[in-house]
Amino acid sequence: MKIPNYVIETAESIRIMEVRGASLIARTAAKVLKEAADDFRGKGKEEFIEYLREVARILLETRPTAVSLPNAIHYIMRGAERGYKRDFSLEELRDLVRERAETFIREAIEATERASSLAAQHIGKVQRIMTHCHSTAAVNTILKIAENRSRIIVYVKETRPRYQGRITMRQLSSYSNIEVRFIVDSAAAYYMKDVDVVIVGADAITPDGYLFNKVGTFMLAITADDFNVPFYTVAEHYKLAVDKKSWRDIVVEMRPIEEVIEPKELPNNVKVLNPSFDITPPSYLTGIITNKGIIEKPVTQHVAEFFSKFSMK
Ligand code: RUB
Repeated sequence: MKIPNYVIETAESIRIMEVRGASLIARTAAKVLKEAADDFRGKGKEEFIEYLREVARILLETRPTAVSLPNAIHYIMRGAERGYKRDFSLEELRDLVRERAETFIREAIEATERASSLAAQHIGKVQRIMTHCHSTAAVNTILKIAENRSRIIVYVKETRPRYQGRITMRQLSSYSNIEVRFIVDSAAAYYMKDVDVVIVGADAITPDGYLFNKVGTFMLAITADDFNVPFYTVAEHYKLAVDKKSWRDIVVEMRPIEEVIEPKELPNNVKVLNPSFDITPPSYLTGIITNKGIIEKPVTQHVAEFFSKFSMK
């Protein structure tokens, strides 16, 4: 069974974060699974399903925290496994994978767009926003809030150690009505008094209402709470960890120490801790805004009912 090189290469791009951000990772994985299905040159459906499982496994092993990645892969693979059990031909299975991957990509884009529209509508005409990292959903929401407004101000945190805040800063700076204030992470509390709302994305939202997002989100939520500033996460429904019970079932990815410091600069007895994400408890969330609706404060009271409406088919 020959796995195409681009599968390995894309998995590596995700691992080293050339491809990053939960929604893009999920769509990229779906696209690669589809291309791999198209390029399968082996014999028969038994070999095909084994090959797909292997491609899925390689993609799933890249980054462990964001659930949109497994939600994408499992959505496609559930269809393929069902078709295989029902004795579909190789060509029918290939079509099924193609169709499911295309559906996932289309729906994920539409879902992010819808979540952002809903968020902009719900948050309303705020003037000063703070955000963290680079999230498609958060940036889209900010752009929608800025639509038809002469001026809004956005505080963008640089987001050490990988500086994804620079992507957000550059993206927002191309809009003449958005004034970007680019700050180091530790300045967030100092500027919180000047902010009307905090908007971030999500890598995973668990059925007990916990938010997994870029490390620093939790500290930002605590700060916002202290200043009575509303704190929202915006996410498409593929970020819902529907097959988990609680936050305890999700692994926080630990990244290489080289992202933080040159190992040769380190004394022998120092250990570097570099979690990629952190976990914000529901009590700090003013709302979880998704394309399927809003989980309002108190999130702990509303989240279970919201999740009960979902199953990823
Ligand atoms: C990115 C990050 C983003 C979410 C949401 O982390 O935490 O806030 O993934 O992004 P990393 P989006 O840079 O480590 O991938 O809304 O684009 O899915």
